[in-house]
Amino acid sequence: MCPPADDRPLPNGAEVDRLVELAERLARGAGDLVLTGRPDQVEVSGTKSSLIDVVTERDLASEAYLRRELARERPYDGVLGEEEDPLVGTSGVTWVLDPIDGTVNYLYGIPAYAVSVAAVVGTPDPAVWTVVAACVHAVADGRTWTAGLGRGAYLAGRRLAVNVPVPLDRSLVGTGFGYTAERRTSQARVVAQVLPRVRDIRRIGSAAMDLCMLASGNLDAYYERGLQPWDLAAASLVAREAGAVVTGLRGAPAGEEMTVAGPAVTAAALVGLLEVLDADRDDVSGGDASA
Ligand code: LIP
Repeated sequence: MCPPADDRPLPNGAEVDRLVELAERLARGAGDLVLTGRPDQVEVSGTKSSLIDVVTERDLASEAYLRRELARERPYDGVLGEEEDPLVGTSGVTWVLDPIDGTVNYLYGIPAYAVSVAAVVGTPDPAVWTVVAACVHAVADGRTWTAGLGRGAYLAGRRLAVNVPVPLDRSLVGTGFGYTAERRTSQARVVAQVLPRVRDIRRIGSAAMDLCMLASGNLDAYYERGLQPWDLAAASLVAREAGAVVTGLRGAPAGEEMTVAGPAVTAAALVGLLEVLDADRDDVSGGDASA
């Protein structure tokens, strides 16, 4: 836990609890808006990094709701969201928002998409931030994960703990894939080498839900290259507070280059494999893990 970049003290336990309560209230409110406002035929409002990286009207409405509520309740905080420009605050707290994580699932009506709300202290960069409060609300089925720094991770009032580690070849591993053909080609190379070395792969389609399901014991480990700060922020705290290590490769912190998560011994084994495969690089053929 690195000190906030501007050396302001981290919030105390009671302040963390208040931030968690607000994160949950906001995530549930945005989730209601996403669910009740879902038309029979979801329309694509726009695209981003590629034609398959879509934004729907509900993504935009969800983030607008979250920002309105934060402006009212936390007017001096910053905001970093997936769909609108960053807002720099003066309080030292920044809210990191994914209005719908798993947008393609939402577009297709696959019930695995979530609203992710996190409060971070310090520069809102996964390499240096301290996530202090988090909520990931799975909109379709209502599962709602919460976590506060040092306060544990919870689902439906139950304190969460990651699974007891098992060898990698008996681990159920979550992952995901990017939106560009170049990135997907590289990720296909990596997953082809990982798949024979683990129990199985699950591609849920929401990084936030992947990490929360790791915290709940539904996965043994997770890795993905290309996560944005809003994919990662809230769920990384849920996973850590459930006992997971959340890291990058080669000693780097978790972030866009690579995110690996799991119980320490499992995460270490997966990191070792992914480093041999050069899984954090798109421009290589990768090493031979069978050697
Ligand atoms: C999604 C991530 C997921 C990844 C998808 C997509 P989005 O975020 O949560 O892990 O595999 O490609 O990036 O775009 O639905 O907010």
